[in-house]
Amino acid sequence: MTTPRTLILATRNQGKVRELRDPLARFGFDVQSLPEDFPEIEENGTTFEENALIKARAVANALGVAAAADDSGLEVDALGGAPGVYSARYSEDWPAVEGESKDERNNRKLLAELEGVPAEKRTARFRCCMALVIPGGEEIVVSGAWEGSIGFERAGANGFGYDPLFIDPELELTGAELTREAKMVRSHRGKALAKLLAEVEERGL
Ligand code: ITT
Repeated sequence: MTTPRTLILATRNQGKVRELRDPLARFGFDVQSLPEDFPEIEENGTTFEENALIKARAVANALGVAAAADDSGLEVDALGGAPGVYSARYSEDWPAVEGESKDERNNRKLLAELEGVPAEKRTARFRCCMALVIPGGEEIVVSGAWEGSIGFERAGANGFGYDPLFIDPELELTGAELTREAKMVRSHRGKALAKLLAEVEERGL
């Protein structure tokens, strides 16, 4: 690729931006953030795929620039697959503790819901669906998963969201104990991104 092509990251989640920006830039994209004043996008899909497409289409069509979106979440087997597509909003129904971030409240609820569940029944996976939409043109949708389990206490300070509770079974470390680069090698997002870039290359976009 010789000329960098502009690509807007259709997300307000800075954790996702930190993980995606550098690899996309290294691939040759001129990566731009979602403009501050872009209106809230209603994520009314019932699957990661639908929501990723809703976000990427909304931004690409409104701004006339290629857009990539990531819809992701955590599926916990002992909770019947919850919080799933509702991962970002999981603890909205819980009273907020002063000074606590949304991610911290989500993790507090997750630990409470899993109280008494033994280690072998705490299996879980992160899923990520990524969509790239070129205005009036092609659409690519790919996905990736990261199998693991939910710990009994938080560990690590890197990453975002549920990372401090999500244990990689081979490394025996949480997502928050991995460097950004090491997480991308293992993660749902890293796998989805690799597929997306392979598809971009294959289609010559
Ligand atoms: P955008 O829609 O603006 O992209 P969002 O945070 O609302 O931001 P999602 O609807 O895709 O994004 O929700 C994903 C949630 O799942 C996110 O808020 C995290 O709590 C969790 N999540 C996704 N990927 C994660 C990861 O790599 N590590 C930890 N938690 C993750």
